[in-house]
This record gives sequence, structure tokens and C-alpha cells, in this order.
Amino acid sequence: MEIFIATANMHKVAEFKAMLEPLGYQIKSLNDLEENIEIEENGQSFEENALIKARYIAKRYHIPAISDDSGLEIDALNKQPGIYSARFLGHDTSYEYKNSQILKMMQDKKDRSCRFVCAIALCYPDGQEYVFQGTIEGNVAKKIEGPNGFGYDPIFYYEPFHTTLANVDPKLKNSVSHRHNALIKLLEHLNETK
Ligand code: ITT
Repeated sequence: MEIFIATANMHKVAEFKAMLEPLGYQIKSLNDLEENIEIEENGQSFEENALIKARYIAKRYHIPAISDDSGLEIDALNKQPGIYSARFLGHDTSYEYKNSQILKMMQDKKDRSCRFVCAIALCYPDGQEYVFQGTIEGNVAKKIEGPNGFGYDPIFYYEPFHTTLANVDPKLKNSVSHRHNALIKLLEHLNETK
């Protein structure tokens, strides 16, 4: 079965592929389309933004589509960057810079708790819509660490691994991540409705 993911983020595509291809699913994304699609994410929550992206593709191409809206919530920063994670300090700003700025903002904070949130929307061309949410709890690391993953992974300290999500094998990240936890719910739904 082919699954179309309404994302242009290559890192997300790679993670979805790693998790879904072994189960027999084929993954296509916005990067496989001939036209360049930009979808305005003007929702107020991860769920709303995920629905906006999947709905757009389902309606435009008359195919079932899924999407992923995700981000990092830091409790001591009023859950920022949250839904603005990709746009935080500028969309094209490097994550080296974004991550170092977050560490500065967290310098005096006692509470370093944070979480990654992922909302996966599934939209059908006939208007049926579903959203599945997954999270992973962690702490903002004291230093940037690890070559793997993407985005905020190098500052996401995950206690059970005693290091950041960027400092472990991607397979290990994919076995516990917010994306994995949301995906499990999507797969359960797909199995039930097969
Ligand atoms: P699409 O909208 O095309 O899917 P995007 O990168 O703009 O791509 P989002 O609006 O959902 O996606 O923003 C997600 C941001 O949250 C992402 O760019 C990272 O900064 C952060 N993020 C999400 N999941 C992450 C993960 O697993 N590891 C590290 N950072 C993550």
C-alpha cells in the first residue's frame, strides 16, 4: 500500500520510510510531486496544522494523505517554540544557532523539562479526517550533543538513553520517538479499518 505524506521535510520522510517500509508500505511525499506545493500552516495547534496539510493534499489530488506536524515544547519557556518550532528564530536559520540560543535562554532555568509532540493527520478525499498524537518526554540538555537526527535532537536529553536523541542510532530514536508513538496509533487505525 502506498502512503502519501504531505511533508517536504526530508528528515521526516526518512523517519517515516524507516518505520513504514519494513511493514510493506511505500512512502511518497511532496518532494515526489512535479509542482512545488507550499501549504500555509495557520492553525493554532499541532492537530490543526496537521489537518490543514493532509486535507489540502487529499482534496487537491483526490488521494488519502497523511501529514506530520511536530515540535518541541519547553515548559520553562511557556511551551515555546511549540507549533513555531520550524519558524523559531527564522525558518532558514541553522539549528546549530537555534539550539545554542535555546541553551542560552535555559541558562538560569531549574526546570528543564520538555517534550516533542507529533500530530499525524489522515485525510480522505471524501472528507473523513483523523488525528493521532504522540509525545516523548525529556529535558533540555546542558550542551549540544550528537551527529544524528535533525532539528532539536542534539539538545533533547532522553533520560533512558543517558544522552540526546541525536547521540543514538536513528533506529533507537525511531523506537521511542513522538513520531513513532503517533504512528503506532495511525497503524492501529489502518489495521482496524482495512
Ligand atoms: P512540513 O510542514 O513540510 O512537514 P516542517 O519542517 O515545516 O515540514 P513542522 O512545521 O511540523 O514541519 O515543524 C517541525 C519542526 O519541529 C522541525 O522543523 C523541527 O525543528 C522540530 N522537530 C519535529 N520533530 C523533530 C524531531 O524528531 N527531532 C528534532 N526536531 C524535531
